[in-house]
Amino acid sequence: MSSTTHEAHHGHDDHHHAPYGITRWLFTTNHKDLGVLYMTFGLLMFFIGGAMAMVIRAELFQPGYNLVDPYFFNQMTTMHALVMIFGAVMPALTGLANWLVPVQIGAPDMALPRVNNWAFWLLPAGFVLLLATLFMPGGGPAAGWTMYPPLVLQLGDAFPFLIFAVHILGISSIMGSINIVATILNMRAPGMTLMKMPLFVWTWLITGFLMIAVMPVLAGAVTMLLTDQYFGTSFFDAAGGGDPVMFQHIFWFFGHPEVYILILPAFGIVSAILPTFSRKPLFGYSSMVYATAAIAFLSFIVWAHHMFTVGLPLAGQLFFMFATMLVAVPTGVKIFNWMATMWRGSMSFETPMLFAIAFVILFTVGGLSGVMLALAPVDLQYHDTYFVVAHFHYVLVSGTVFAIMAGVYYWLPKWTGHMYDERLGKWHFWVSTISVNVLFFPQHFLGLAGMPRRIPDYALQFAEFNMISSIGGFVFGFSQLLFVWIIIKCVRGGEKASDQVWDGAQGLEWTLPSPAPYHSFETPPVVR
Ligand code: HEM
Ligand SMILES: [Cu+2]
Repeated sequence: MSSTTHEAHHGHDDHHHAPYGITRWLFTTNHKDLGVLYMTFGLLMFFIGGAMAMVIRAELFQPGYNLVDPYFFNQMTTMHALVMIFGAVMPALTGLANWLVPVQIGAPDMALPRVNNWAFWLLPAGFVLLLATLFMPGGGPAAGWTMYPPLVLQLGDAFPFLIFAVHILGISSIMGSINIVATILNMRAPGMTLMKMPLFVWTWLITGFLMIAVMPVLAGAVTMLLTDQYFGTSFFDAAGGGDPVMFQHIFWFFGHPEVYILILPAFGIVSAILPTFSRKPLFGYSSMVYATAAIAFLSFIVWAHHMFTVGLPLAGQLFFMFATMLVAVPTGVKIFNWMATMWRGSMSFETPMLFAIAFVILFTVGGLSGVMLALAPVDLQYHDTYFVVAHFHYVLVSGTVFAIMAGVYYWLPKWTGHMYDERLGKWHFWVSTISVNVLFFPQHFLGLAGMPRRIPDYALQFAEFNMISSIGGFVFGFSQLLFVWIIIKCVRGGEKASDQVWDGAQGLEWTLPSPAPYHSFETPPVVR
């Protein structure tokens, strides 16, 4: 990455006082304030979605119906997923983008600040609606986050609210991503060519396009559900000439790219952290950019690997199997580049680095079980078992969530002006990493042995591994309270952070004071 010269902003941080009080947060158009709002909201939802996961793991602690009634159990699995995906991970990543993209490209703010405010405030509205469905006659959505008909059509009063909530969350994501794309394409400082942008900016540019492409597809799919239910259409109803499998095609044309929306920005975060703590530039920068683009392209042509069991024609199964396995190539490029970045670097192991290294290792575990699932003939056995649950949680929890945590530790001193408590950070890391493996690794075995997912009770032979998994889950859940405490402590005070914070850190954000001023780069820095 190129180095920079700038004089403009040092010492002017006191010129513009941030507005204060509740109106600051309600009406703000400031990218840093909105970044903070998004991330705080994501953290809150992480705990709400996490509490639902704990209900599930408590029920599964022992075989038998123990704690909640089966219908409520199904509501928990469904809502847990919706809350984690749309409430925790996407907003946390968007919050990081809000805070970092303008600063990393030397812009004063996002391109569309008022859109930014709206995009954020739609989220709480959408989630109030979504969570309210739990209290409606007939209960909340319980047909899985994939909302397959005809099962989802059996939902009670909550059904139109579920769909309205999905629309609101979708509109929010589309607005947010249009803003990020517009910012990156229009607001770069002089000299900041595309191929000089930090990788986090690149991954978000590509993610932005993915979101703009697929969120409307989801909106279309759920709108068709709505008209099937209330307006006499039969898109997905065989009795009227429709086809429920078509819903799955449309859903997964959204759903597969969606999982890349959750992982690509995580790649960007890790690509920022590994070079810093290895004190070496990122290995293979341009191949990282092309690999990201290749993964994004491939994500559009692999959707039916979720549907090997619906009775696809053989040629279809083969196409989707090979296309899916092709994704391993650019992903492999990335993993090797990360390893080459660390190779013979002078590494040090502060908390962000530990989370980033754990990301590389555990994401690879998730990737490898993904290749196994891509094999059409064996997927017939694994489909809808706990093997799948293990696979995607390795990717989403010890992958994306770990990357987000790495990013929070990495940039926290820049946000607050204080160093976080490194000793507590290490505790958080080790307890999380050990417990996340205790939680999800045994689920591979459960799946291979045939335990189905989305069930509140199971056969006796699955008892031990479920108990181990639940214990891991409770430890993981409670250890996240430590994370919150570390953040609060760091906001309140602590050792003063320098401007560069980490001695290997490169990039425009580290040229700003810590904490960064309310307005940064009013005069664009010059990038060489
Ligand atoms: C942080 C700790 C987490 C725990 C302990 C946890 C636990 C669980 C459990 C027990 C299930 C139910 C599996 C089943 O019965 O089929 C589940 C499902 C799921 N989880 Fe998580 N989860 C966690 C985090 C996440 C995150 C961060 C995401 C996404 C970003 C996520 C996405 C999902 C999805 C998509 C499902 C499938 C729901 C369905 O079958 O419709 N989880 N999780
Ligand atoms: Cu997929």
